[in-house]
Amino acid sequence: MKIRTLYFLIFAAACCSCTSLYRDNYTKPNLVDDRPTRSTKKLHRQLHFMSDAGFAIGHQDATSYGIGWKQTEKPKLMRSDVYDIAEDYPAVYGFDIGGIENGSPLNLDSVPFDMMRDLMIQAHKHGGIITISWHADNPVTGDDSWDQTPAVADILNKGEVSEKFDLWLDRVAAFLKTIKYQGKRIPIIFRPYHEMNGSWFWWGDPHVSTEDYVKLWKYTVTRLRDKHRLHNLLYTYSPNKLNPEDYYMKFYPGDDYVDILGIDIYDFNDSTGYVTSIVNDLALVKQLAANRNKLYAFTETGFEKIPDALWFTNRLYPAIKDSGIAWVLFWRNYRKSHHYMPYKGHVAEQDFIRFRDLPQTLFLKDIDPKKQRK
Ligand code: BMA
Repeated sequence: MKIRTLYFLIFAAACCSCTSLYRDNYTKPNLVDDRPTRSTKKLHRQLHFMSDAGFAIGHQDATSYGIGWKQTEKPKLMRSDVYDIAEDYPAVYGFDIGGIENGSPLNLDSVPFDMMRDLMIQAHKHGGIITISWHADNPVTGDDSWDQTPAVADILNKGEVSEKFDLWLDRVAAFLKTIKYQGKRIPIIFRPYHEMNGSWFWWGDPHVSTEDYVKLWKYTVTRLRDKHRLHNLLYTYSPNKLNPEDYYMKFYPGDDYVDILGIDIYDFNDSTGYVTSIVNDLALVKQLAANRNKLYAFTETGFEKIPDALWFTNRLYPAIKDSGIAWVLFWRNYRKSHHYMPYKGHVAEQDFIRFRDLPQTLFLKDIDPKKQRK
């Protein structure tokens, strides 16, 4: 029996609760929400057992568009560049709700929110896991997330901006409330205000003080969880790659406000440095997560255009193998000059098939105990 099969028997057993033997491996977490929905608890447990077996493969906007195609209406079948190559779908589906705060019908990358909701429901129905980031506009200037005009202090202290931001959070909540399957809210991994140790977003260093970042995070959680009674969210804290002067916990909102520790690291055509960062940063995140009984994940990555034909199996896999991450999310396939997954005919196509067949990569079928291939 393959070790993978063994793990999934353990996973299935734990899910069925038919034996207590393996459940010992799962210590009940203290979630941010002390009244999580049943499916949210289940998702947390699933992520835990997945991270024992390997890591789920995720893709941002996987089913919204790809190279040379764009989803326009509620589709019957999911389409995905990953599927076109691997004959299996990603296990994790990243979406971004930037734009929802303005009441816009489209997100910042032109995905209609109505369609996004359908795609989330469809992915969930097929066993996929949903994660949401939020590239929110700057509430002071109305410009995009990359407008670095300081805004957090104003959100917290300045009447007019505070009121506006409350409305924005209410719009986020209103949208999240509609993401339901069979009458129940779908569990969602929510990852706001990411890469805050970088300087490119208005919520990032040095445009925000540590104290204000933490206040903004707590305020957001409190509004979504307590005012809007959203009990289907797992909150993920996600700094960017740690430069020597960075401290992972600098902006950490606290164990009571974070469910999953994440990190975003990209390969900017420096695969050696990239691998070193992954190995070092993930080891640190692993330690910090273990001390707190928290899960951890590689919340964004990729090598734009993937010019290295063996990148997946040669660079990435050895670096994340046995790391204990629950998932790895590759960024979006927008166009030929900006994509992070291969597509049919791409130079990394064959390598991606080999990547799929490696023991620890979990695609959609692999996380379904009924269909599991490996
Ligand atoms: C960035 C780029 C942008 C995009 C943003 C939010 O990394 O892909 O083009 O608007 O993410 O998805």
